[in-house]
Amino acid sequence: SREEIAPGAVHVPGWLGLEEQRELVRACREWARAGMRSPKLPSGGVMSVRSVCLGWHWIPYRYSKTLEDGTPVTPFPDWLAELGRRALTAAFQRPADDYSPDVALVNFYDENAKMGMHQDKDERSEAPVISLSLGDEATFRFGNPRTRTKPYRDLTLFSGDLFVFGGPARFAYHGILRTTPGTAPDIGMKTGRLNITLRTSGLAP
Ligand code: MD5
Ligand code: FE
Repeated sequence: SREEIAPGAVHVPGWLGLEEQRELVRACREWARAGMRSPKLPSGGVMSVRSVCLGWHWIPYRYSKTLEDGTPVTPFPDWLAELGRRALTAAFQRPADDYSPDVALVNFYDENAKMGMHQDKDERSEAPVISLSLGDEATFRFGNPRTRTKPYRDLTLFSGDLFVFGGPARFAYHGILRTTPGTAPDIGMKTGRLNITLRTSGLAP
């Protein structure tokens, strides 16, 4: 099933099968070997999620090719771009051969992590953002492109769900209010939630 939450915002519950979820958890574990870090905000705050990036390293409010210590960022694999094209096709029900994401942000939420309402504006591209959820359920707040506040809609994102943000939804405010411990299916993670977003940086390699 697919539900258009707003123009350009499509939720596909249970898009990933359990075996695909297990493979993605295994991949995230590999990527995490490079180190998961909590992004630091210029204000001095520290985000409560822990993240690892592929393709480009994201620091609030910019992308770079190296980590803070100069280490090159993990490459973005071709199979993940192909998964992105399949996701876009499922959500928008049209071919997506021209979709070529070059950034993945992997966010890990422990039971206390959340993400405040924000827009994703650090990419120099209007290409859709793809979100894949793994592990514990999350309460996701999908807002509007104008204000951090109402109108918004709260939805539960389950393990295996696909969400695509394109067109007029691409720059909508959104956030994660909470996750619910102990709600993950058996996909090889003990606790917490992983969210993988695929993005197009719009930056020259
Ligand atoms: C998450 N991640 O579950 C969320 C879901 C992030 C982030 O927000 O920036 O890492 S991805 C939700 C998203 C992405 C792009 C646009 C919109 C939502 N949107 O227009 O609502 O870790
Ligand atoms: Fe975001």
